[in-house]
Amino acid sequence: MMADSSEYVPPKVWTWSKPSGGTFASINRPVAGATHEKALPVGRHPLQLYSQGTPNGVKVTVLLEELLALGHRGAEYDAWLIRIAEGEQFGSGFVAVNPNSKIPALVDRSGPEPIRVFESGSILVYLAERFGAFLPTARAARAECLSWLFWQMGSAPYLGGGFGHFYTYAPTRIEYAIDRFAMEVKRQLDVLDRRLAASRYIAGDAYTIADMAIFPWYGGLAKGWSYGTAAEFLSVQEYKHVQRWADMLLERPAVRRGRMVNRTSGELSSQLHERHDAGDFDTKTADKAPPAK
Ligand SMILES: N[C@@H](CCC(=O)N[C@@H](CS)C(=O)NCC(=O)O)C(=O)O
Repeated sequence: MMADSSEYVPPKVWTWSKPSGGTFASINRPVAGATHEKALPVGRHPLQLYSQGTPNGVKVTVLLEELLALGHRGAEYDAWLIRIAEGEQFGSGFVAVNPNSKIPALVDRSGPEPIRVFESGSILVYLAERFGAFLPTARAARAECLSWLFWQMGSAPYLGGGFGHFYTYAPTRIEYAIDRFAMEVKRQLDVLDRRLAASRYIAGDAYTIADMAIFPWYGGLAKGWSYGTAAEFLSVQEYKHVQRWADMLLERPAVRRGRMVNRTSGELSSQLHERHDAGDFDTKTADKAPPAK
């Protein structure tokens, strides 16, 4: 086949000579570290969460709301909004908590020294262990739960950074890239569908952090929340067991509350930009309170 004359020929050494284009062009850069000095706010609760209501952020707020619903008062938390489109993840305070500059990030201030925790999967395990909930302790059940949790951490970048990026955010639509990642995401949905045909929850009979990790990504995709017309494009209604499971989780009040925290899109009444108290869900949603600064 003849090479297309417009085909990109990579130079010997890549340099950052122009913006990458696409939705995230303003925050993408090839170096790590802080871009500006900015201390993080600290509230009155032991747990300080710095996040935004994206799928990775929602995992953690769902777990915190579930822990509170179980009666774990020590799981009270302040959730501060980090607006990633505005580059707030590159402030010096945030980078000190997460050197990878991505939400979510957690600081546990309940002990003599603050403990920082970054990477959503690590935060889920940390909180589940700290409160002894939603992570089974029996060896086989724990292994199953962690296997699915790590499956999510390894798989979702193909959904978000692969399919979602090339289907929705890239400056041009590249058939090869969309095909490649649509195929992979459908395969992943089928993995989940087969598992959920045989199992009530992802890791077995019990609701665990594996469900909380997978739901915002794959439940959200199945419910049509992600990437514009992606639900129709990927025929998500065909994954009946994923649909059954997502509907079941959506019935949970803690899941509904967790989805509202640090959320900056959708109905104003569904956006609780900052959460400092359980009562904030009733009084501080964006339709009632001015947006957080
Ligand atoms: N593996 C990380 C991924 C976190 C992540 O990608 N966060 C996104 C939002 S969902 C982010 O902060 N992006 C900002 C950026 O890339 O600068 C985790 O699970 O915590």
